[in-house]
Amino acid sequence: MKKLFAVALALVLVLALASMASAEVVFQLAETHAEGYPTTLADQEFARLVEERTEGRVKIEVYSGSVLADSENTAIEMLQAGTLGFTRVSASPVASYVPALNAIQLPYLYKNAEHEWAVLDGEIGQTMLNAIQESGSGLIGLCYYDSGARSFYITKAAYEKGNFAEADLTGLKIRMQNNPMMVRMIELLGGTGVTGIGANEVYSSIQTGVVDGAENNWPTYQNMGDYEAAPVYVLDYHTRVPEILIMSELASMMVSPEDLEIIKQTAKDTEAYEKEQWALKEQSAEQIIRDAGCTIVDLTPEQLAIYEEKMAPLYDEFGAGYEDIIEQIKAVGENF
Ligand code: GTR
Repeated sequence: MKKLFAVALALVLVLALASMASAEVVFQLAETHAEGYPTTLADQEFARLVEERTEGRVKIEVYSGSVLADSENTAIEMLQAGTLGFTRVSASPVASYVPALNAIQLPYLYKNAEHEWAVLDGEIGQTMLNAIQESGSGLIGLCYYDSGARSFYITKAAYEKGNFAEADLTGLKIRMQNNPMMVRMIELLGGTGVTGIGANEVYSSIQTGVVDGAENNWPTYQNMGDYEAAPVYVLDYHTRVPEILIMSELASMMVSPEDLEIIKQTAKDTEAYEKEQWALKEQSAEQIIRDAGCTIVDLTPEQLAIYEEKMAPLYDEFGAGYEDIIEQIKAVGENF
């Protein structure tokens, strides 16, 4: 009788565990960009593959166009509170919570996209992803997505007011991402950095004169329609800031260690897909902007050197403590 009871109990336990392991968990993923944008497409691919590879145990619903969180900071804080499972954001606002991330987005750090990706796909990139969780931020860094290079865009009046050939933005108010390093960058050029404006609000902020311009890559400049409000694009390519897909550490406790591994691996597997989409979008966005008759200002190597020199103090101010990583990144650049 006793034996029978033990067997029955064991069976109940096994069934309970099995049902726990196969229980379905549904997460939400907050995305800033609209449907069809490269990062949104990659989020959707990530969600599709996670569901497939976990055999339906983990479902991720992607919400584009900032509907879940009006700013990337809000999305990050929702992850920390455990009220949101995932978000795809720029590494720039994440650096407010994990300062080490500034070391991979300093101005003029990479020679080109190949150099950037050799770093991100290599040991340094993984070390920085690990640093996100190790910092106690409550966030898990899953993978990077391409976001090209950022340059300034301003109204015609602002272009006349500043002296962009000499990296002089005196008197100009420029919308920056929520990251103290980016605000300081503008100060070093003589201007004022304005934060607290979500990517989706930049267009109206320029139109109403709250700011004279902003800075971003070709795809965001085009997709948000900002090129219509600020039709002068000065190609100084000051930073290459990767996108990051992050998960809430609290949410990660709702899945089995095996499924968490699947999530991590799947995120990495979608990097290549995003990069393909990125390359296509970068080209089409540039074409649309040029066709619209915007003024595209190319800078000479000498002029670019002025930007680099003026922004150089950021290495001491925000790179302090990460000298080794910065040196390693530069060393990787010797191959490019
Ligand atoms: C874009 C990035 C967005 C957002 C935006 C911004 O390049 O893809 O996630 O960070 O910049 O400037 O707010």
